Amino acid sequence: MSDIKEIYIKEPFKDQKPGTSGLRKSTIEFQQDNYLEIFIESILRTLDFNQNNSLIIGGDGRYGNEEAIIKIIQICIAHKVKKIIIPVNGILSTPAASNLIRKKNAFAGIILSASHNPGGINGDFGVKVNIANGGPAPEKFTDKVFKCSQMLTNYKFYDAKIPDFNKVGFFQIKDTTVEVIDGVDDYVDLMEHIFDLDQIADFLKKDFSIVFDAMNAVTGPYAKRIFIEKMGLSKDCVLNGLPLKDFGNLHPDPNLTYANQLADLLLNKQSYCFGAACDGDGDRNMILGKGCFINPSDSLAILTANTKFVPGYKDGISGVARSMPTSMAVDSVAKKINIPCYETPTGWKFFGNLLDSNMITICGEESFGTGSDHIREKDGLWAVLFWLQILACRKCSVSELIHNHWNHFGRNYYTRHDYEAIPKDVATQIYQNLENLLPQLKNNKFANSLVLNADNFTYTDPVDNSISKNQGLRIILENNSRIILRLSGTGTKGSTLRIYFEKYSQTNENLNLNPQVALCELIKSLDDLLNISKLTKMDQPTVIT
Ligand code: G16
Repeated sequence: MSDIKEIYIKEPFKDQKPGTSGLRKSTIEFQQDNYLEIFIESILRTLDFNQNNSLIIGGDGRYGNEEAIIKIIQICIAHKVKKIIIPVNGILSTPAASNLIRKKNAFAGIILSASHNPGGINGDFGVKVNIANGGPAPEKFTDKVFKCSQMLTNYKFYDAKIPDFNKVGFFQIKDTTVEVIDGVDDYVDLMEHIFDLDQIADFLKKDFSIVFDAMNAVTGPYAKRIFIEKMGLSKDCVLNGLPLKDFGNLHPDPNLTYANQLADLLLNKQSYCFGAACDGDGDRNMILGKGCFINPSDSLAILTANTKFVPGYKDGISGVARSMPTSMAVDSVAKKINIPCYETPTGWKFFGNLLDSNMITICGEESFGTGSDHIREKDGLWAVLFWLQILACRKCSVSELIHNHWNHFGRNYYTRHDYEAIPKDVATQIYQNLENLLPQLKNNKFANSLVLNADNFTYTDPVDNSISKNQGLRIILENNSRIILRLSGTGTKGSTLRIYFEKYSQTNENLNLNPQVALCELIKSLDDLLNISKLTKMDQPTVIT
């Protein structure tokens, strides 16, 4: 009897539509019989792997990670995938996966993660597909996967045990070779090529204390290798460094609300000179200084303005890109150093074409993501090392660096208000109310300024001319202020409404206000217009960044 089995199901799953970053659902939904299998079968039917290249599989170690890897290997064997590369114990950060796809010339990667969403049986699970350039699959690919999943009623798999993958080695099953590698080595090697780790280590050892919070998620082993083994820092510089299936009940989203242990150490107790955290799969980062929080949009601007201090970028950068809701702080830097600056929709996949055609070197998003052409994903630890390299070269504090930056370029006051997991109909109503009001707002006064433009953002990719519509509602004011409203594409419960407020202040203005104060007029005017607090029945947003 054949050990390749075919399983039939009565009806396809109707909800397997990938969002901003792959298919993300509750763990319970993923555990329905055949749910993961049908989605993986759809991916394999869509991918073109009639070549000798490998497939990379790994995940952030959350509940269900190993079981999912075993199932994916079984399906791959049935599809005669020639070679699969997996990390020991299946633990691989998203940036490390992107690097491996590129380095090993793989035809794709399957990354198991729900990113910054909580894990565990009551948390979330996710599947992301990255293509041969190492980046998230573009919409035209995920649309095909979705279409396929809507019709699929069967899948095939290898119905026998898969050997353990808890140590480096190889195993061969039928036509498929599975290579188990150290998931940290190649990534650390890449970081050593970009940064001068010795210079950073010397600086840190001279009384510049740091703490890194891995939030019990995937970056623990990477951070320990870099900071403790390579740089020789003390063991306690890495907090929550062991990847746990439920992230020790932490919500691994590196912001001031969920990384509150770190925020307390830096902002209240002021126990360290520098603090940073990464999310579940290691692509997001938060940067803190003593008594000082760095807004991710400012972080992108700082990195862009200081590339000359990093060996990997010493020859200059070709351009920069930010997602539309990200503040325009980086635009001012690009203008001053005379490089192009592109505005893309939310989602890292939109940077792919720009990076592949060398139109940009650095890119970033307000959602705590920054990265460069070294891979095709945002990269949390890369951003941390970039900051440390700048500080090591400029020999200053985080607070001095950001204040000097504002004094030179002006400050884009910025805040994001998240209303998480609110009823879908409430979120849709607020969104539609604003959408309907946009034509009336244009060319009229709002928050004491003239509205220059009010629209729903449409993006035309400058490389392949593909058009992406409905990428967020925006109100653009004459006084260099903006309000953006969009619905999150990564939440799994109800709907999450994100509202972004921005106002530019020139170097001769007061640059030391609390952003909530600097932006209060915009915040209040929008609430008056849309009745957000009344409709959501919330006095304040769930998360304020
Ligand atoms: C994903 C994408 C990011 C994007 C974010 C937006 O992040 O990779 O490029 O900025 O979603 O999230 P939302 O739609 O909730 O605002 P991640 O870290 O979840 O992969």
